[in-house]
Amino acid sequence: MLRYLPIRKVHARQVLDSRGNPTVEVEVTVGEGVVGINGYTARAMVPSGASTGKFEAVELRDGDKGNYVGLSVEKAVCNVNTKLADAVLGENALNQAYLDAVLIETDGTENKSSVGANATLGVSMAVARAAALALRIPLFQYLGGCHTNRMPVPMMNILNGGRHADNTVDLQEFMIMPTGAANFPEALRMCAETYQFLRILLRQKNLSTAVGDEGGFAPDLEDSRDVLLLIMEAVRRAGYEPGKDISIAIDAAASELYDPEKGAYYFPGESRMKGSDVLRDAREMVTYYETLLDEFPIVSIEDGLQEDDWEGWKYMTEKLGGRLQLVGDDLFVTNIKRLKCGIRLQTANAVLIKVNQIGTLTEALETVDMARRAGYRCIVSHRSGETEDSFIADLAVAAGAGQIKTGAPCRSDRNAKYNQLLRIHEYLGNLSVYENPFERS
Ligand code: 2PG
Ligand code: MG
Repeated sequence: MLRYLPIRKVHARQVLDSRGNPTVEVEVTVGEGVVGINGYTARAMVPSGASTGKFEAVELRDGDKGNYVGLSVEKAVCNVNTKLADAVLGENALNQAYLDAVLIETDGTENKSSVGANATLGVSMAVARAAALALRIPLFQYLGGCHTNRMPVPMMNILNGGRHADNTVDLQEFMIMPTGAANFPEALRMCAETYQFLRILLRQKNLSTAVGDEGGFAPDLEDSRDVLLLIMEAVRRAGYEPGKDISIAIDAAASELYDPEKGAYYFPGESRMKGSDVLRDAREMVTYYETLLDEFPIVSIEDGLQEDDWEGWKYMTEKLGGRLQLVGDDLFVTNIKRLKCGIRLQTANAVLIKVNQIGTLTEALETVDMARRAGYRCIVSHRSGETEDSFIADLAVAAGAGQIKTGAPCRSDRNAKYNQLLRIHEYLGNLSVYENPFERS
């Protein structure tokens, strides 16, 4: 039995992400004997957010305005090639938890600000992939174990707003969830068809069909209600029943809307379209969501309030938690300490899992574990800046999360994940399970 799989080589380079900004790619070679003879090399690419939570682990950028407008990641690359490589060379690639602990210790800070979470994560993911490759088992099985078979229900962001687009839509993401699909390929088809009908509908209304960072359309619309009416229409035209076949999820990304001076959430697009300032305080935000819930089949709201407002979150959870999924993204930042606090205060009932918010696979999986024990749901998520790396598709299955958020069925950085899920579904065959996460069994 293979017990010791030494890490032979670690090499990072700077590559570009889906927004054209630099990011870290890491290659790890593992194996007995001389590299290149009995070695296995795998690579991983690190994603990057735009509406980042202020409690996220640090993404190290060089800040030199003359180099990729300050966004180059040469320091992080160098940290992988020197400090992190030195720390893990010769160590056992099959011991992911130990290796991640070594990465954390080498960094030595609370938020990975020394070497960068983009450096640690690249190594963490590439090691896991190399280990799976050497063992000749799929990545999702390596990470999740031999019983792993639950496919995630996609949350597809088909209409982009907020920081992800230059339109007047204030809430960041309007997503469709094919909760009524029988299996993953059907789920994907339902979403892709709805997406195409939405395009036709937008054209007919002379609205823009240009897309935002996550591949969803980004037209100028007056408010959330207008967005949701359009999506409902697209779902129906595609031949599906809203609420039965396809439900709605929203990511408000409310931290981006919050104005600390006014102590309220400012809606810039709605204000522009209506010609007067639209501001809502925390309680008004909750009422606003209630109005939307009464009219539309919304099953999930992410970051409905800003990341510091525990009290508001508690209130929102009391009011809405029994009706739908309330997801903490900026609130929890995939961090067990923040999640623990949320569980204690009974805020939210689900957590978004983004590997680069925390910087190692082990820590992300610990968060999944804590959530599960507390009865919180998990959604594995991409970032608005992505790459062709489909790692999170395998991770979503491995974690048994039951939900994945990875953009519209458009642009290869998003479809890379959906296409990988198709492969995993095919690999699992009859064993593949696809369930509506909101249905009690
Ligand atoms: C979010 C994410 C992904 P970003 O807020 O959930 O959709 O956006 O990566 O910009 O933080
Ligand atoms: Mg979010």
